[in-house]
Amino acid sequence: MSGKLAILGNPPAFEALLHVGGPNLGDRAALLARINDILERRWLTNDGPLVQQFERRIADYVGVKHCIAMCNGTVALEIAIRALELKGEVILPSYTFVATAHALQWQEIKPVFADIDPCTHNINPGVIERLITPKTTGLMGVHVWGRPCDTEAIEAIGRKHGLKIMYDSAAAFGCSRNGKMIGGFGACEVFSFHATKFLNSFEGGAVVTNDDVMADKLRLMRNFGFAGYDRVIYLGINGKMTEVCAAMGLTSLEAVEDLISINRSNYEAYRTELSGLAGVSLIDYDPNERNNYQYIVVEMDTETAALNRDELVAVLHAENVLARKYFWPGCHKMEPYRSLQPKAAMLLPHTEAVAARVLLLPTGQAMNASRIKLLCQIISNALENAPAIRRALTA
Ligand code: T4K
Repeated sequence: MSGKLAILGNPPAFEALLHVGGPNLGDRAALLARINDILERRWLTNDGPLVQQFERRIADYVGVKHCIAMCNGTVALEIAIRALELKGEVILPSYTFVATAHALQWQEIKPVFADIDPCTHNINPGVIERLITPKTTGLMGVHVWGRPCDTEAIEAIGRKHGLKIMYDSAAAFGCSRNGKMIGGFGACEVFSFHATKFLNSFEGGAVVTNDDVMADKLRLMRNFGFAGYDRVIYLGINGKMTEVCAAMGLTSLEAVEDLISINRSNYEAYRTELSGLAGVSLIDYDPNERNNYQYIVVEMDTETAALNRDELVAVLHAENVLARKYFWPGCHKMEPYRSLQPKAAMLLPHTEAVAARVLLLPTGQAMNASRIKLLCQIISNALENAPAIRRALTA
């Protein structure tokens, strides 16, 4: 099949584009029935009945007292940061989606970037303490790829230095650490239910917490600070989830176990097909924990792989497989951080190395064993034909 690679001038193997993050859909009839009910009720937003149901079901699924649904994960992060009264500086990884850092900077809080552990891709607790200054008020862990960060170590540092702890758990819905569901760690955790997440509400997010006082505060802040008609008792913003988003969220939640099992069998098919390819490895998920298997994360070993990550991404794009380079180049290399913190890279060698070798492949309902086999054959052929591909890429 070597001559058949699209990068070498042949038609693409896949006719339609394959996305990383193509949305998963639950039962269409159930969704449409819910939307019809919304229209009948004429209650479209502002803490409607479906939002309340969605919140209860998310809280029960995760095993926390409170879920406060929001219009998206980024606003949920921003409101959680305010509710926690974070100020000054907050320590977080640079290896994350840029929304994590923006949610701080948007509120004029300096994101201080900590390096990651190159094996887990999560913040390395061992480097956190040397980044603490008198201005530090909090630590924000991120469960990258849904693999939980070292919550015990992070929380021990928080206790020692009197810092508040929250987590960006955008990708970790349905995952556990030491048997406890993600959602119950720190002062609060934030989920994203964006269209590209395995559980989606079109757009959406939530803050989950076991703290009653914080939950009340979050509810007020999400709705302009209103505590009743004409009674504003707090500074707030509009962070509300709409009924139609809750309808989608509830429908997705009903399909959650099916979605996890599709992701898991896709993951296993990729593992089989990629095994034996020199320099190509798939990240592991701990089989003793609950995982959502939302991401197919491949690392290209710069020493042993015949192609580098960017070359392989170019090969796949030519085949209509829109592989992604998340979270390249790292938040610290994006504006405004690049200009505000030009020396940050010096402390982030593992972030830079991991960001240069990772690529993500499509999964979810759009994939199945035969598509995965074909996609992995493309990778295998590409590696075998590396010199021709390099010539094509530089021509
Ligand atoms: N923290 C973390 C760690 C996050 O990963 C995220 C979001 C957040 C915070 C913020 O949460 P939200 O405010 O978004 O709720 C995408 C998503 O937009 C973003 O939600 C997600 N992380 C991030 C990892 O991925 P982009 O810039 O890559 O999106 P885009 O438009 O390139 O779409 C990704 C792929 O999905 C494309 O190939 C197209 C495809 N797609 C997308 C949409 C929206 C579809 O096939 N259908 C669709 O409806 O950020």
